[in-house]
Amino acid sequence: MTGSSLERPAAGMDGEYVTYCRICEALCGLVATVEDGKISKIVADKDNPHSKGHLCAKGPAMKDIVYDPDRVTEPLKRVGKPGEFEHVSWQSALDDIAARLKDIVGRHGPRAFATYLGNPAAFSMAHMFYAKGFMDAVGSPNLFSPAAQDTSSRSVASYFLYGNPALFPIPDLPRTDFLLVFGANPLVSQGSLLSDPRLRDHFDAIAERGRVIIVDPRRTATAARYEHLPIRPNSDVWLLSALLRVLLDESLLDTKFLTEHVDGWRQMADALRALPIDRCSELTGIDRDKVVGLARDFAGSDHAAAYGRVGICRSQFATLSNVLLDALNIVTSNFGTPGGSVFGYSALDIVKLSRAFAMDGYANVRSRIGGLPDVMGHLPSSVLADEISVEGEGRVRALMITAGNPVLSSPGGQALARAFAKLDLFFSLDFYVTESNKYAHYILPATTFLEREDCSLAFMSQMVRPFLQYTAPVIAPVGEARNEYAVFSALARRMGIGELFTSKLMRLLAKVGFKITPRRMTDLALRLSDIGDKFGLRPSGWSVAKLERQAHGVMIDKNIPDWRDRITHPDQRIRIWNRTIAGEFERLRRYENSGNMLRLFGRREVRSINSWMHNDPRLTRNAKPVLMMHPGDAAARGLLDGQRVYLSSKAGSVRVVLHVTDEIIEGSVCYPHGWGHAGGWRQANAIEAANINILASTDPRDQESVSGMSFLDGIPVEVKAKRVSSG
Ligand SMILES: Nc1nc2c(c(=O)[nH]1)N[C@H]1C(S)=C(S)[C@@H](COP(=O)(O)OP(=O)(O)OC[C@H]3O[C@@H](n4cnc5c(=O)[nH]c(N)nc54)[C@H](O)[C@@H]3O)O[C@H]1N2
Ligand SMILES: Nc1nc2c(c(=O)[nH]1)N[C@H]1C(S)=C(S)[C@@H](COP(=O)(O)OP(=O)(O)OC[C@H]3O[C@@H](n4cnc5c(=O)[nH]c(N)nc54)[C@H](O)[C@@H]3O)O[C@H]1N2
Ligand code: SF4
Ligand SMILES: [Mo]
Repeated sequence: MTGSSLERPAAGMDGEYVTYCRICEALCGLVATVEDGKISKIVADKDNPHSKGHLCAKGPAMKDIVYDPDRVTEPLKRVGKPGEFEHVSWQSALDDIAARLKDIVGRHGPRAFATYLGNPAAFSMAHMFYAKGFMDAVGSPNLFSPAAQDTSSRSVASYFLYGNPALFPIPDLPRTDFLLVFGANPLVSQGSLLSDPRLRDHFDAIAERGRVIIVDPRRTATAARYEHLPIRPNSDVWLLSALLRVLLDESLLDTKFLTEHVDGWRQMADALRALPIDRCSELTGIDRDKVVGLARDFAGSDHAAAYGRVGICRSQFATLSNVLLDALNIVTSNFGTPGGSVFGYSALDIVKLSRAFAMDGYANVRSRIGGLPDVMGHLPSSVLADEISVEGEGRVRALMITAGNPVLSSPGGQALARAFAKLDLFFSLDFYVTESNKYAHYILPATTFLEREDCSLAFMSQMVRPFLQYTAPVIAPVGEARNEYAVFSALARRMGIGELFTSKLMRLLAKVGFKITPRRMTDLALRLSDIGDKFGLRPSGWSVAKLERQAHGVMIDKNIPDWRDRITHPDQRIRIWNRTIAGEFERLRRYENSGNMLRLFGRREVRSINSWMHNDPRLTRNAKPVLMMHPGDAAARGLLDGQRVYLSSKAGSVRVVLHVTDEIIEGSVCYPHGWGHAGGWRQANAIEAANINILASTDPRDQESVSGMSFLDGIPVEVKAKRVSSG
């Protein structure tokens, strides 16, 4: 057992390394064994006080990714058709990229350069902040990401209510006894904007002392273990409104809290009263009695918390759904109180940090195409294809993709693939040739998390139980792989655009010659924090060096902070109403259901992570992405289990294998995203599956206009045995 850094071998030396997984937000503790300079085994770290031995199949499988024969471990330059690359030196790749990027920006302005920053970047502070820094140093606002497929609607709701888009309330799981979950499957996803590797233990304990109710169109693993309330996709906004309406009609509100702390409840109440709420049952498929009962039970519980995640974040009323979700907690005195929905403790001041990196805003810039707003500096990727292909001032001519695969994860990926051909410069940081970067001029080999250092600091505010861990790399980079921050810095140096720091303090330090490595950045943030050692002024506090000596990580004993301190509206009041929310209520009031079409929604599976790790036979041996359909819907169409069928929306059509099951609600179909491979990953390419995002619309008018959110769950579709010819 490796107890401290003193016993810890240097990266790549034989021995056992205590580290942690950075694939999903659980951040499970791992122990990796290195033999003959290679990782031979990864197991759970039983001594990690946070995960206590918890693990899923993906953590240990990361070793297969590190040594995957299809992994990109040297810089590649495209020499022929998409996917045809040859090895070049780092020097020549960086020289050429920097010269061409500088030239493009010089001739066409900074907007001509766009970045797509994918999901795995969120697990490395160095990656995320240096990428943002690189964009800022170039001066381009064209930062794209999957935020509009994931978090943007949640962020805008927070911006409206609390003043900052980086503030996400979490359910206080250890103390709640009534947990109402909308559109999340934490037993499989391991939690999102909610970090705790032992979520199942928390949920089990809540179910033991009270209730856990899962609102979901599918009887997921989570729904099956607790109480399941099936709902039609894209209709939660009606259920949430109806729940609030019951509370209003039956005076089950905490009027004292509302008067003291909330602005705009009266207007929201009027809007709720004006909704044709009797449509709720028709649209959600949930009986009125059930809604009334649920509202009364939620209000009647002393410690209730409502939590929602991606299943309510990509509907046609995604921002309003998130506002109403929080409203449910707020009006029933379950906001900011133990056992309710709270802001978690964080050593990093999330509000200050988002400000320092100019990521605290909303709608500061708009996409050239469609005029969609940025959220925390991120623009919706649904318009990226047109940003590249539509001529005009500010057209994107150079693109960097780092840790992302938008051809599979964004709406209309096939349009993106076509648009890439128009780019003057396209380079990507990844460890695979993907469906996206196979069109790039250069692919630069990135390190996996086992080849880099990291700290869990940035996840703290979402943690149910505050925890900190720092890890050094387990092995030295394989082949010529390099850490992303080093690549951004090297490009910036060659382009002569200076240091990549948005924060004033860091700029100042850089100016006086202080070399800001990721470790120093983390150390600075930690030592200056309220649990930091303040550079010796508070000897009992933390520094990175001290944290590193606690190899398994440490629980941080902190209570839930006062929620009022987090609110950034000048009067520290919650603003539950504004003109945009009013507009959304009006849009909802006039909502027309689009006929009797089936509604497509997504799912995640334990042995898969978004569009990657599909090249690992260990994980995908039995992978069969299938289209789930209810027996009633199959019978009505004369379709059979196992049959190949055509699934079509107004945006496109794919061929998939049908699976008839009563696991999903009637009137809907379900298929996972991130499949349909055609990259440099041979095992993944061989799996029969489709890219579901071909069915999602890229028309700016089909994105939720408030947050730019893609409409991904509840897409109207039809399923036929034969291909329908268009026209
Ligand atoms: N194994 C695994 N874990 C992952 C990931 C992965 O790909 N694989 N991805 C990671 C990422 S990037 C994220 S963002 C998180 C997401 O974390 P979660 O949000 O917990 O993940 P999902 O499993 O997508 O859960 C969404 C649920 O919403 C349901 N749903 C769909 N439409 C609707 C609707 O209209 N209303 C309601 N009420 N429910 C609906 C779906 O059936 C699904 O069960 O997971 C992370 N963890
Ligand atoms: N229909 C539908 N679409 C969805 C979703 C859905 O539920 N339904 N979910 C959405 C969500 S929540 C998300 S987060 C997105 C994810 O979408 P993206 O972020 O675009 O894509 P990923 O599938 O996470 O692909 C990550 C890529 O980064 C590479 N990679 C992994 N680790 C690293 C690293 O450390 N460094 C570098 N440089 N590269 C790395 C992998 O090889 C892979 O190519 O998909 C979104 N799209
Ligand atoms: S749940 Fe699995 S993927 Fe997520 S951090 Fe833990 S081991 Fe890694
Ligand atoms: Mo995500």
